[in-house]
Amino acid sequence: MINYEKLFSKNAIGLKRSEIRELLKVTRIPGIISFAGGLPAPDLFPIEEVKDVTDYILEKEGKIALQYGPTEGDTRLKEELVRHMKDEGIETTVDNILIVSASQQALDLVAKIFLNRKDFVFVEEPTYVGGIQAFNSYGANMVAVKSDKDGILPESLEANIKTLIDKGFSDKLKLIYIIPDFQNPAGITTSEERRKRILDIAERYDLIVIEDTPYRQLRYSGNSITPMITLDNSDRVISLFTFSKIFAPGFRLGWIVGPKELIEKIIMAKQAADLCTSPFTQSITYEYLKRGYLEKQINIIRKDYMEKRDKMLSSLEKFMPKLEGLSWTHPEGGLFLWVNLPEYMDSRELFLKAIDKKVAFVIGEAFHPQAKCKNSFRLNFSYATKENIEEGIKRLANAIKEYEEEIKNKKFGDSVVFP
Ligand code: PMP
Ligand code: G9A
Repeated sequence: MINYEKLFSKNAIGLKRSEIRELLKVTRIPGIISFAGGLPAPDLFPIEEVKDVTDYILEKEGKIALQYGPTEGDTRLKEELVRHMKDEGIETTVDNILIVSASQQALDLVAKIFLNRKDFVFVEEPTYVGGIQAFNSYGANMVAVKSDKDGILPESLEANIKTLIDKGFSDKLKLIYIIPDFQNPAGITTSEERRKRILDIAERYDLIVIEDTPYRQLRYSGNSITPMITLDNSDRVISLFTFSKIFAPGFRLGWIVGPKELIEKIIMAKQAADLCTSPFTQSITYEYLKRGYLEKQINIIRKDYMEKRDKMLSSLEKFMPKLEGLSWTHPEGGLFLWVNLPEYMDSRELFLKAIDKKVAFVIGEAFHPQAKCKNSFRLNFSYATKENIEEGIKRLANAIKEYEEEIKNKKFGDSVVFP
């Protein structure tokens, strides 16, 4: 028998399976209502338009679309994106954009070009599980920085940086990873003031900021906030975008906007990874954008997800027990909200009870590099139907009530500490 472990690289030994990807299996149990994976509503996929555009592309340029393509990406698609970015308040050029196989690849490539083993990445608390996975796969040290409803606390970020510098790690401090708009998992948005202060810290301590913003175009209320890449004036922000949530994740298509020199380095890393992103899906997406379908699609999604967000918030209000310490966020956009449980509860235990009642969510630990956030969990509101959102929250509220009862009985039964 070969001992593979002995042969694995240090990076491979550190690899862990994603909690979310594992949970997606649970959500296939018949009858389950899933608030787990961050999946778009499948009923809204623009299947007819994609059929139409695909036929057209195959007819018109099949011999190019099915061939290998440049690593940089399809220039026509990038020109469309330059226009699209302008609407988001980002002035950029084709040379500042790299097409990638969706933002998970972007995270991997960015990690690859910046991180040596044990380098430090500052992340929000909580943060995106796939970001943790990407940084972890290069052996990074992640520091979860305290965050509130306006994003990470700049004073806490700076205090962490200073501590590490005092300990002699100044040349190992590399990245600040922020999901500024309707964050995954907590649904919060980083305020403009915080964005500026984070950029100021990045500049003073010479760090790169990764602005990962897959949900930016999905705002349902409140006012748009200037992207960090626009606020930056020292060429240190790389912004990650994706078609996954505004079009279709099955296309595995996204783009990076950043300083030319960094884009050039990421291109080299991408050549080793996959040569190029599928020219076929790029051609289809280019034509889809050119025909103005994307704007239409975003409007359809926005309306549906806004209604679903409202349904989830009103159902939480209606069905959740009134417990001290039980609260949830009120996102202005995106796909998720975050529930805090009383401190004596553990969302992993609640998860098992919820699954019994046929409702699923993702436990808070998945979103913390050191698996903290035990008394919290994430709810997705884009995937389930509106009827199922109400029913699912009812089931979840019942699971919490039963869990609370059980803890109370334990307290009085065998003197378990209870606040
Ligand atoms: N970043 C964040 C913050 C995400 O929420 C996601 C998807 N859930 C991704 C990156 C990866 O998405 P994709 O690879 O489909 O673009
Ligand atoms: O891993 C996936 O399938 C994408 C979902 C991401 C998330 O749930 O945050």
